[in-house]
Amino acid sequence: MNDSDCLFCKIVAGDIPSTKVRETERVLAFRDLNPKAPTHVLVIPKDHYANVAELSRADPALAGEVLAVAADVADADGATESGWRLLANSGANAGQEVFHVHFHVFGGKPLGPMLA
Ligand code: DGP
Repeated sequence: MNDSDCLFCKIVAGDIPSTKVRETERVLAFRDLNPKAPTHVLVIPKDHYANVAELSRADPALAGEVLAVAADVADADGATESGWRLLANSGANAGQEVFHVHFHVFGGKPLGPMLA
């Protein structure tokens, strides 16, 4: 499942370069182009789903795999001890800019209050 107009599908396909930090058969994790923290990684299913609701309803096992990879990424970046944040914007009003579901993994500095 792939959307030819989707930026993250192009990253999955290797048509747009990215700095990959972890990859499984169905999940990819790569560093955000404009990092907001020392650790700022995006974790995505390789198949195209627009948002968390679409992914989790269509394939709950894959949603779980994405979360497990996010935890592995935090671990590998040394963020588990210091604390890390997982964030998924859903919809333009929430700040979603790329409509291929992605989870931001933030860590490596004090993250402050959630909605500040
Ligand atoms: P969101 O606002 O939640 O949809 O986050 C989209 C993120 O995607 C944003 O933090 C910047 C990142 N991003 C946009 N284009 C690219 C790109 O071409 N490569 C990478 N690595 N990240 C990108």
